[in-house]
Amino acid sequence: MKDFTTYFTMTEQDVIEYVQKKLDIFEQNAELECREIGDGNLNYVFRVVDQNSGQSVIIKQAGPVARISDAFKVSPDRNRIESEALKLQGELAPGFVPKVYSYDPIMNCCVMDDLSDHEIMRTALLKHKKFPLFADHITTFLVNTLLLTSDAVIDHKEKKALVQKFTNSELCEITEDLVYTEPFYDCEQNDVFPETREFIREEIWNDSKLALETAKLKFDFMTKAQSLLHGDLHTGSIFIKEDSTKIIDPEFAFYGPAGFDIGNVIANLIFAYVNASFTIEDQETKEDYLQYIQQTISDVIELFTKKFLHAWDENIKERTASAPSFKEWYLNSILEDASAAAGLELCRRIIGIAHVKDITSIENKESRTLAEKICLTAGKTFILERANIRTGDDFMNVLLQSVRKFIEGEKFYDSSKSHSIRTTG
Ligand code: SR1
Ligand code: MG
Repeated sequence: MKDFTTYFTMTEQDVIEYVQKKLDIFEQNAELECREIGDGNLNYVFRVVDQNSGQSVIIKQAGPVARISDAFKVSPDRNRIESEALKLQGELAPGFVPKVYSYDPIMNCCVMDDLSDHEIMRTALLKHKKFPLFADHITTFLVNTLLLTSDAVIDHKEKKALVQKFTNSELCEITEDLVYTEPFYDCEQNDVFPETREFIREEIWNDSKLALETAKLKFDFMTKAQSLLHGDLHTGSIFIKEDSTKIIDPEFAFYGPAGFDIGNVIANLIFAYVNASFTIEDQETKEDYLQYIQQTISDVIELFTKKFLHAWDENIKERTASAPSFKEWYLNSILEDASAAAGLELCRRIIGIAHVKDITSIENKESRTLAEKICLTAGKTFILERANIRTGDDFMNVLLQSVRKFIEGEKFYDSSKSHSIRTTG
C-alpha cells in the first residue's frame, strides 16, 4: 500500500487507498467506489462514493502539467490557492462555495463537498434550463468577495498579507498569455476556426487601436491589486440547481481588478445566448429563452450595482473612501473593467486555445461562423467602448447590436430595438 508521503498523480484506485489511509470521513465498513469525473482544462476530479451509505466526497488533485496540454507546466501549489480561496470565500459569501474538508500539501489535493445534486451551469444552459435566482446569487457572491477583500474595507496590512498569500504567478501567466496577449495577434498557439480566420485578421489582428487598448488592460490586470478575484469565473466554474448556486474552482484566485470576475460572468451568459440563437428551432421557445438570458445579463449588472452601493455604505473603513462621489467613481471603474473583461473573454474563447462548448458545439459551419463573428464584434465593442458601458441595458445592447449586424431581425429575438449604446459617460 502507498503511504502518500511523496507526491504522484493518483489513479482511481490510488484515491480509494488515499481515502482509506489518510481520511476519517467514511465508516470502517464503507464499500468505496471512485470515478474520475473532471472535464476541465487543468486538474483531476475524483468522486468517491460509499456504496453502503450513499455518502460521497470530491477529491481534486492538481497535476504537474495542465490536462489540456503538456505545454502548460503549472505548479500543483494551485491546489493550496484553491483551498484557501474557497475557505475565505465561504466566510465572506456563506452558502455560495463548496465546503473544503481538508487540504494535503504533499499530494496537492483537497477534499470537498460532492455537489452532484447540482449541474455545471454551462451544461444546464446548453439544455436551455432557466435559473431565476442566479443573478441574485452571483451578485451577492461578487459583491461580498470583491468589496470585502478590498482596501476600502479591510486593514491595509491585512490586505497586503492576502496579496502575498494569493500570489499566483503561474496561473496569472496563463491568463496574461491566453486572455490578454495571444488572441490579439496571429499566435501559433491560437486555435482559429478556418471560416472565421479572415474576419479575425481584419477586425482583431489588424486593429491597432485594439492592440493599444488590450495592452493597457493587460497592464491593469498585472498591476491593479484591488480585490481577491475568483480569476476564472465562467459558467463551467459554477454548479447550479433551481434554488442553489455554488461557485467552484478558484485556482486562478489572486488580487486583481474587481471587474474581471463580473465581465467573465457576462461573457459566458453571452455565449449561452449566442448558442441558443443558433440551436433552438422553435421560434417561441427561442424568444422566451433569449429574453431570459438578456434579462439575466441586465440583472447581473443592475443587482451588482445596487448591492455594491449598499454594501459600501455598510462596510467601508478607509477614511478617504467616504469623500463625496468617491463611491460612484470606484463603482464606475469596476463596471468599466467588467466591460473590458467581458470583451476579452468573448475574443479569447473564439480565437485562443481554450474554447467554450457553447460555440464549438454549433454543428452547422455557417451558423458557427456567424456565432463567432457576433462574439468577436461584441467583444471588440466591450473593450473599445468600455468607458461608456455602465448599465444593464448598456451591456445587453452591445450584444443586441452585434447580433443585429449578422442576423436579420425576424430570425432572432430583439427586445429593445429602440435602444442603443450610450456614447457619453
Ligand atoms: C491552460 S488552462 C486554459 C484555460 O482553462 C482554465 O479554465 C482557464 O480559463 C484557462 O484560461
Ligand atoms: Mg477551472
